[in-house]
Amino acid sequence: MAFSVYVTRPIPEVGIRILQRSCGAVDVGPADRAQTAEELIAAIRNRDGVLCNVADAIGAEVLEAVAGKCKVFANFGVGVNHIDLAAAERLGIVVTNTPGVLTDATADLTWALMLAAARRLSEGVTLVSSGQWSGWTPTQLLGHDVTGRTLGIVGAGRIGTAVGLRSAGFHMPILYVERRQRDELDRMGGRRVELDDCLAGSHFVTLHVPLTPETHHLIGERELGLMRPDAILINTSRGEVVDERALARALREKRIAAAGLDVFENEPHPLPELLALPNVLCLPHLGSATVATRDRMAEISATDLLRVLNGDAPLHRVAG
Ligand code: 8YV
Repeated sequence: MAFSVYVTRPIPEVGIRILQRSCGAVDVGPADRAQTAEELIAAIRNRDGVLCNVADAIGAEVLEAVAGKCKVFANFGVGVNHIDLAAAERLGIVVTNTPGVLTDATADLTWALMLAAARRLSEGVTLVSSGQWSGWTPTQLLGHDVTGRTLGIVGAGRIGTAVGLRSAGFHMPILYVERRQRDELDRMGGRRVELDDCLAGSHFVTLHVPLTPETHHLIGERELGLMRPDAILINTSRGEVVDERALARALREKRIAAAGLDVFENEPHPLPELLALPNVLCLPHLGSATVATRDRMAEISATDLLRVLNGDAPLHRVAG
């Protein structure tokens, strides 16, 4: 009951209430910005557990500074590339995450980006809201068809598979890149292929791999060069999976048609060259941003934090 925990940023109230029921102190960090390593260490020192998120860089220096007292970092989200898992393992600090509950929300947002990028929605919105629209014309803002086009899924885990399942109504052939066959996609006629074949054969390429040393800049100059000139790249995974400079060049030179991006290499600062292009639609990392999904993420991360402090096995352990 005397546990002291730190939540690095405000999360939905349901998570805070769960923590307050079992902890003596629950303190919450600032809403408006991520904290530096020094600020985090100062806030976490002498805490039993931390509820963190993708904007917190939890490197070895943070973990080493709080090891001994702090038992758990419960991540509000599924991706844990911002946490040094090897250091957590070495120091015996448990890391948990929230898989599953954000699959549908992220797959839905991926489709929102696919449709919006294909049909040039952001250019259309800008045209109307700027007062520049001079009326309907037969050749205005012509986009790309979605129905019947080939969908390439790079990383057919939970989210990638959910994106593929949603394509049924659009009658899209599916190519997917994954270590193992995915029965759900195979049943729809999906074909497991190598990355290069997926890139060369797809009208839409959507990225759903976790960020690891192997997937850093998985999509660079060479890979973009394999894509069709009418292809659209969608990224709702992690910004670093794509070489943003190479992407900006490919889009500017019209070597691919468009991109829909929810994530960036240096959040919250997308490459200015990308922002300047009309054929890129950028969102502020909204993948899991629905009321119900964020409530579930808060519940699960808070519950797992307490499970570790109470000596129970967490529901979703990724390290420690
Ligand atoms: C989360 C995400 O909102 O879960 C993830 O990995 O990318 C997002 O959907 C974010 O990570 C919050 O920590």
